[in-house]
This record gives sequence, structure tokens and C-alpha cells, in this order.
Amino acid sequence: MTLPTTDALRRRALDILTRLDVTPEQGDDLHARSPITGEHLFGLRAATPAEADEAIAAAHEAFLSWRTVPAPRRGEVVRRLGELLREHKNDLADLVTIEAGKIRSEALGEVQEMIDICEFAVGLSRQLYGRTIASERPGHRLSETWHPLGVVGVISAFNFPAAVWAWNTAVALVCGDTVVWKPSELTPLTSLACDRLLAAATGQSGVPRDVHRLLLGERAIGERLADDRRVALVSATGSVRMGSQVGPRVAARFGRSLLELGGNNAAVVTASADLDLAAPAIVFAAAGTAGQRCTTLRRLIVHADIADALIDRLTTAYGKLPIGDPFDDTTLVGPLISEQAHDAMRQALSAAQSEGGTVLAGGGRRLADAAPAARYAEPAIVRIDGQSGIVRQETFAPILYVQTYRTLNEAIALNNDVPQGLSSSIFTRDLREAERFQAADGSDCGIVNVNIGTSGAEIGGAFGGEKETGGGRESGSDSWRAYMRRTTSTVNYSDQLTLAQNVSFL
Ligand code: UN1
Repeated sequence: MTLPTTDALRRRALDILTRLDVTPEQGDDLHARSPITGEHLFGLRAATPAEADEAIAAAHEAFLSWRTVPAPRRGEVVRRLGELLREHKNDLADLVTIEAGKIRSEALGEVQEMIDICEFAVGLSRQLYGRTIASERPGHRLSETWHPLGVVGVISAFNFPAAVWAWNTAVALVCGDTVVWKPSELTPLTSLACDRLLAAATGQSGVPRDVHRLLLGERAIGERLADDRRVALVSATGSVRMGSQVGPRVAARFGRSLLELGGNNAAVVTASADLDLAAPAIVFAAAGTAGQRCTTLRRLIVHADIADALIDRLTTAYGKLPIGDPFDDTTLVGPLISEQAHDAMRQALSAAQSEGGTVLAGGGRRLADAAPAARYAEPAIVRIDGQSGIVRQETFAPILYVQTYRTLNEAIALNNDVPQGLSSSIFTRDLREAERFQAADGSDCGIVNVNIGTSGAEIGGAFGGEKETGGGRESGSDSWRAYMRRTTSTVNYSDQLTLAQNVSFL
């Protein structure tokens, strides 16, 4: 397979940036690069500490007026953003492919997820409902109102460089918050494009530009967002390590955080499963996005009676996976993001082998001659019994560990016996098994699917997970509440003073 040259990728990125009216500030602080060739595209300038401070101050100032704009009016800027995303869908998806290495259909899917959340948020702008609660006192009314919270600091990862920003920003804006965004340093061009589209939407809707500010930079910017009292909520997506640093820092100043961290997602395949359906679902969930989704399927817990039949199908499918240029429509697996990601994959495979595992498929490197600086890896399947040290960790690469079980209780215990709790699924035709897996004593994850894989959630549901995944919920359902503050009001419309709990005084 031939790959595009770095020059061609650079030209393509520049053409897109020109069409989107983005002029990146050149510098030496950050490097836009493409995992397709593993090479450098441009040097960029990062925000200085003074600029970060100014951006937070400006977003805070903008919040003071934005919070009083009626929510349905705030929805108009998000509607405009959604329209612009539709208009520029191909260009934005191309930037995602260039910087994150996603195949075209997944990159387009990512932009579709952004459009979907914009539409959801526009509807939400008329549905930020509070409740009225029956008061125990005569002539009293008890009610709740949701108010804007403040500046939301969004920290996002390379693997969903645009959609995770949109989940947070579309919802935060209709909730009356303003946003300061620190994207991954691996995907600066995508974030510049998103920021530009939002700037166009604000300009065209007569909304102050400072409702959103982008800060390109490394860790220090994230630390600033974590420590600054003007940032009411820090919504951070990334590794458990990052979250374990951000969470306590935000908590130390009594700020709020919304953490969406690692996953170590399993699928249980029962003896009654429809393997024609399960096999492709497993291949997409485990090998799709080159194993670089937080919802990627990492553990397969298969009933012993069907293990050989399923493994056969999977190894055959893995043997045929087209790996290579993500711009080529026939490719299903693009590159890993970096050499470090590939090192982590190789180390995990050798740890699994030393812990008694056997590599049944994949694990090799491809296209080393065509692109020596890039890292194209064959998705791997490893048979390993028990959940050893390496199986309990999230390695952000396409490795699927397979183990067998005999009873459903055993399978559920294995599903839950890892530190992370993001996504899970069961493949079964048995209603009892499906319901049990979703019940209180079933999967302990935030996402519990039946007869579909662990990844590829729709935006309409709340997205997030338990335990080391961080507990936060983003995107649909009532996740918006994390972006607002609640007031409880008791109004006495009688001419008597009645105290609650029958207290008498005076
Ligand atoms: C992530 O990998 O950080 O459910 C988010 C999914 C996507 C989102 C993944 N909608 O796979």
C-alpha cells in the first residue's frame, strides 16, 4: 500500500485551514504532526501563562453577561455551529484523519457526532427543567431552578479531538456557561478549526467571541485550568493518571470536575449468542480506531463451549483486516498515534506472554519501510486465562484479551474485576442473561450493552463510567445538570409564618 507523503498531507492540511480561514501562529512550542507518516507538519506557538490567564479572565467576564441571555437565545449560536459543521464536515473530518489517523468513515462519524450534539443542545435550550415540589407547609411553594455555572475548562484527548469538545461545549453554551478549551497537544490543527467555526458562529449570531477560548499548550495549561478558581467546572477526558492529578487539584479549591478517564471494557459472549452478529461487532469494537477509543473492547469473556468457534472466526477476520492509509476507503485500521503508543502495545504483548498468554493473531508491525516514523500495528488477539496484571490495565492500542467462563456469575465477576468501569456488553439470545447483566448485580459499568459492542455510543445517552473511569457523565440525557447550579426556593405566599418540621419559635 502506498501512503500519502508528508508534503501532500501538509498541503492538504494547509488547504483546509485556508478554506476555514485559520491562520495558525507558527512557533516551536508544539508540533502539528500526522501519524499517517509519523512526521512533522508545522511548528506552532503555545499560549503563554499570561495568555492563559487573560483567556480565563475574558471567558469569566463573558460569562457574567452570557448567563443572563435566555437559554433558547443561547441555543441559536449552537444551532449555527451545527450548520457550519454540516457545511465543513469533510474538511473537519480530513483534519481528524490527518492528525489522529482515523479512517474516513470514523472521522466523518466523529463530525456527525458533533452535529448531533449541537441539535440535541438546541432542543435542550428549551428544556432546562426544574421541578416544583409539594411543600409540607400551607401556602408555600417549593421549587428548583437551574442556573448557569461559570467557566467550564475542557481538557480533551487526541482520539476524539473534535467530538468530545463539542459534547462539552454545545451543552455548556446552552447552559449559559463559557468555555476555555485545552485540546490534546497531538491534535492542534483540529482544535484550531473547531475554534474558528465557533468563532464564525458567534460572529454571525452577535454573541461575544469570548464565550469560547482555545489554549494550545501542554500540561501546564491543564494545571492552570485545574487551579484557577474562576473555572467552575473542569471537564477532563483522558488517562486515569491525568484524572488522578486533575481531580484532587480541582477538589482542593472546591471546584467541580467531570472526569471521563480510562476504560477496560469487556464483552461477555454466552453459549446462546448469535455468532454471525457477535463476530463483526467484536472486530469493530476491538480493532476499530486502531484500539484507541476509551470504549474499545479490550477483554472478551467467552463461554467455554463456543470459545474455539468464536476465536476461529475472529482470527480469520483479523487476518484480513486492511491496515494502512486511513484516507483509502478500503482501510479499516489506520496508524497508532505515536511511537510511544506502539511501544506500549509491544510491552503489553510481551507482558501478556510472560504472564502465560498466547498471541493468537496479529501483533506485528506493518508499513515500516513505507513510513519508518509511523506506527502501523496489526490488531492482536491474546488468549490468557485469569486477569493478570497486564489485563487489568488499559493499553491504548488494539489488543483483545480472550478468556473463557462457565457460569454467568463467573462472567459478571470477571467483567467487574478491573479498576475501570466505562463500557461493557453481553451477546446472548437468552432474556434472563441479558437482563441479569443489566441488573444491579450485573455489570458495574456506566455503559451496559446487549448484542452490540462496547464502543460507538450515540450522543442521546449519558456517556461515562464508574470507578477509575471517574464517575462523570457527558453528552445526552440529563448530563447537562453537571454544567449548571441548582437553586431550591421556598416561597411563602400565605400571611402566616409556618416553620418546617413543626418547629415553634416565638
Ligand atoms: C472516547 O473514546 O473518548 O462511544 C469517546 C464511543 C464514542 C465516544 C468515545 N461515541 O465510542
